[in-house]
Amino acid sequence: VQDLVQHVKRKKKKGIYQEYEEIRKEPPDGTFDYSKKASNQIKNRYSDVLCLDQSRVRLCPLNNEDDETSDYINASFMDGYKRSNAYIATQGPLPKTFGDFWRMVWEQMVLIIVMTTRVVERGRVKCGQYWPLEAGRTEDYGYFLVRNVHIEMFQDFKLSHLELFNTQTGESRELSHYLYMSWPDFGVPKSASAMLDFQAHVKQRQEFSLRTLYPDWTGPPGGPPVVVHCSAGIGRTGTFCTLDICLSRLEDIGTVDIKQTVRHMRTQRAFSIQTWDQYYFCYKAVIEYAQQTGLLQPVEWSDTELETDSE
Ligand code: PTR
Ligand code: PTR
Repeated sequence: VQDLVQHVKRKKKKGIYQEYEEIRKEPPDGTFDYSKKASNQIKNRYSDVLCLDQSRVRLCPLNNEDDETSDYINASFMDGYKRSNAYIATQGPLPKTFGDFWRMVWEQMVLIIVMTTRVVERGRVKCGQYWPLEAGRTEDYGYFLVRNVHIEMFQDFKLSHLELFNTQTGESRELSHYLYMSWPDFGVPKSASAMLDFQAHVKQRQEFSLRTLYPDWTGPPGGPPVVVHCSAGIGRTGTFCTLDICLSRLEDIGTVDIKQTVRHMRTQRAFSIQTWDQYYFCYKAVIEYAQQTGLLQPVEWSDTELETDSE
């Protein structure tokens, strides 16, 4: 981490900005053929945010529909720290994809959904209301009934305990839905600590849910993927996952590599991390975390000190 601090101090904001620009200039590594199919285009929230064929999540085709189209959802598997498919990064569901979203959650045995956008921001719809908002309510979405069992309120986020009922098989499952409310519409959280607390909560919840709900789990260590989404599923989602990966590595071996983490992530979910301040935020948050946990001595850390041009 000390190296990371040196790296930031040496490069200053401008250098980090350039580092991000380099990453951003690299063309996506792969094709987007499925996202571009005429029948699938209507399932993309943004026509310019498509998912790479190689890492896309395939839905099990429905028998009453054409396979080519019924397996598509704008969602990508992403690796975590020492774990493949730790996350599914996806767009905020559209009313016409609510059923697909819940099918994916069911098929992938998802325990945790993390939502880092609000449904409406600055008067614009960023995501559909794809889960029942109030405790006690049940809504149906395609083949699934979703019931909001109860809601826990925290300062920056809201945790809804949901029950997902599969009308085809008659089985039901529990899962957790996290809504992070204080990520500003544009840019990044002001302080990293609220985000770090949130991250820790989600991580513990995944471990707890795996232990209690799937005690005989024999799948990949760490359990099923955590679904993470914002509006497009690249900016805030990429930031959240980058931090999560970097913190796990920091705890494990004491080092971090934000640049490589983002570059690798972009091979699975193209365009991950949308703005340079989201990228810079990852640096700041990792350093804040290292200080909080005593891995790093408190350092002189003023934003103004970093304003001056490097070189
Ligand atoms: N590409 C967008 C633009 O041209 O404005 C950039 C953008 C970034 C748009 C973020 C909206 C954003 O908001 P949010 O992250 O809240 O969805
Ligand atoms: N076409 C959209 C735009 O340029 O505004 C795409 C977009 C929207 C990209 C939101 C990123 C966005 O942010 P996030 O991934 O954080 O929801």
